[in-house]
Amino acid sequence: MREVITLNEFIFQSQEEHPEATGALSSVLRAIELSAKMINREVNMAGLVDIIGTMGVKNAYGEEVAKLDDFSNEILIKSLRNCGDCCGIASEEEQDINIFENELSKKGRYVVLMDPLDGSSNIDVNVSIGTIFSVFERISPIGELCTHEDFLQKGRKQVAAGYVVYGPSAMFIYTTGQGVHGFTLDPSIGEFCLSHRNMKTPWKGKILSINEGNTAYFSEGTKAYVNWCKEIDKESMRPYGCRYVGSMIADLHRNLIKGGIFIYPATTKSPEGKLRLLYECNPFAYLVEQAGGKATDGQVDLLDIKPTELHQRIPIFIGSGAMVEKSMEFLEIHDKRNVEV
Ligand code: AHM
Ligand code: MG
Repeated sequence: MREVITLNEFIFQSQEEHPEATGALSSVLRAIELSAKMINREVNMAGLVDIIGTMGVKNAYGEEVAKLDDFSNEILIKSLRNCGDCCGIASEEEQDINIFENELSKKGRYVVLMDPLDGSSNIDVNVSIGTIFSVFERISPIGELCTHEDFLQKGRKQVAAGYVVYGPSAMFIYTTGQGVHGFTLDPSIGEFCLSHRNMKTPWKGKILSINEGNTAYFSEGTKAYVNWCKEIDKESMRPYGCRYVGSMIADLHRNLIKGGIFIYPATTKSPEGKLRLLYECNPFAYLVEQAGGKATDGQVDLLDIKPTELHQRIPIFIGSGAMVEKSMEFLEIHDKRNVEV
């Protein structure tokens, strides 16, 4: 029989390889894992809402499930507050940081930034959605309340990042800087089991993921790159296939495994792009870099950008290294943008 390694066992084994580790980061990861299982349970029920509603099993049920993003946010906050090693969180769902004021949490070494349920416009149509998270060691003194500065660190300082896909199977993928590892939920035992050890993304891919409906708003550089992707050239495997789910999690998960580029560029409508640096782009940048790929805003590595505000948006070009580098060449030639790093 094949040996099964659960996420908990894997986290514990990885911790043992670092004698200096106190187990605090493991406890934060386990709190996220627990939340993910509970969110997955609710996501699985979401499709049954109408049936359950009309059967009158529970009147309020439809309402609860319709607010899955709120539910996911609450669940994560509660688990992280209870774990005692996290001193505060920032969430795409919250205006400001949520400082944990209880005595135990004040001693926590870590802050967590998260998008509790990304791709929420896809809930209604039974398409994969997910949770994205990013963990930093606090800068503020342990024992005091955490501050905004703890959350506004460069992505390069992340100590862990990951995402959970709620898809045909639920998967938990994370890195602590020692490669990217993927775990698939076995519902029969309620555990995430190691299924993808040390994931690597192909340096060259042939999938282009971009919302091409926005072409009229793209810069000349982005338009030129997208057109180049559609030209015929056997050597560089062009034309690339277009795949765009509209759930960053699903698009990036597929591209991570198969190779490809995901772009959400600056547009004339949203000059800073759409996606959030802290909750969506930084964690994926860390994961993709760990898997051997690249992530930039079109000019510089995303992980080197110093955030200025919590809900900052940023353009993103992420995925197979060769593809990201090529896209940057087009932006360099056609666009002139200056970003302060
Ligand atoms: P959300 O945080 O409101 O769910 O929005 C983020 C999502 C991403 O998952 C996805 O990549 C993007 O929005 C799709 O945007 P668009 O519909 O503009 O292509
Ligand atoms: Mg989101």
